[in-house]
Amino acid sequence: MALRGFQLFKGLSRCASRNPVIVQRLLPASSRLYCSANDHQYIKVEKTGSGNNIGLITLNRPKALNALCHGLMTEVNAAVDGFNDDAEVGCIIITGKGKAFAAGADIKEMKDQEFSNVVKTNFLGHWDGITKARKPVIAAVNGYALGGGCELAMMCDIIYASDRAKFGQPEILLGTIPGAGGTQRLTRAVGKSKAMELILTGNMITAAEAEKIGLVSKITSSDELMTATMETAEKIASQSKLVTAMCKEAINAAYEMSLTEGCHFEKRLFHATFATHDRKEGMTAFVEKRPPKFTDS
Ligand code: DAK
Repeated sequence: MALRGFQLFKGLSRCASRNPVIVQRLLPASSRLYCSANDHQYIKVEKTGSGNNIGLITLNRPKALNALCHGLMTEVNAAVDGFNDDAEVGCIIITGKGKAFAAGADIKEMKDQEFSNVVKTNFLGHWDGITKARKPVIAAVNGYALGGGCELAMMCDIIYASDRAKFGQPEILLGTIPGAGGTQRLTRAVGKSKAMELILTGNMITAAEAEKIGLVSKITSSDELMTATMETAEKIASQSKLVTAMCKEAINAAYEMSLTEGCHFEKRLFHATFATHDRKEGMTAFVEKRPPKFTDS
């Protein structure tokens, strides 16, 4: 068995350079990603935080303002999958290297595509990986978040921004419309009038305005962005991961359900926390005036 495992590992290592994403999926969660952070072509993937409990994904195509090409999004999906399966990780952060979070999908990759081909290949159909993360994801937006970059940030659960960040959905200026949820998520986040104004003009807004209209939950100076984001990520990661996932599921249900259905779903999940050790531990620790020790069970 051990020899077969070793041969499998050797085989995987040989083809890792040819297809790192498939290899990531085949390896057990414990050996994914972190030793191979440099295998990624378009992103950097690290575990950080006090207990290696934060998964950090840095979009790493600064010369192209982190334009979200096919390969980059494939790597992001694999990294999110890896962190989802990693029991140590309690929160994921996505940020961008350089002066952009991401300036959108790669226009150079899209320019010559034809209708028949985009339909046949379900072009960009793999963009929703982040929405499938069971763990909370924070976008730390350090600069431009435009088009698909703004949509990527909106797929995350919390958006923090530096005071240099700029948000916008400029697709109309390219003769197309948002395609990764911009018309839907922006409208839900900021209301119809602001979403219409932004999407129909293609105008960019500053971080301050994005905070004012409820797109962003915190602004910091660019020097402090990662510290503030890490602080929140640490706090989230220190809770019960089991109960955090239930919380996230309940909040996301608010987008999909009527108020009555949503409140019913929430109540059932609340009841379900009574089947966990962590709910018992949390309440017992409160009564005993000590910090809780969650075991994610
Ligand atoms: N794609 C490809 N390259 C890009 C890019 C992009 N989105 N944005 C910037 N770049 C490249 C530039 O071409 C330039 O490359 P070189 O010329 O040096 O080779 C380099 O990055 C630096 O850019 P600039 O020279 O333009 O830099 P500036 O500081 O002058 O301007 C800017 C910064 C952000 C204002 C400007 O670069 C800009 O307007 N960029 C385009 C922004 C944009 O239009 N984004 C929307 C793209 S459409 C879907 C999923 C996603 C999508 C659709 C469907 N499905 C799931 C179905 C998404 C669509 C989009 O995002």
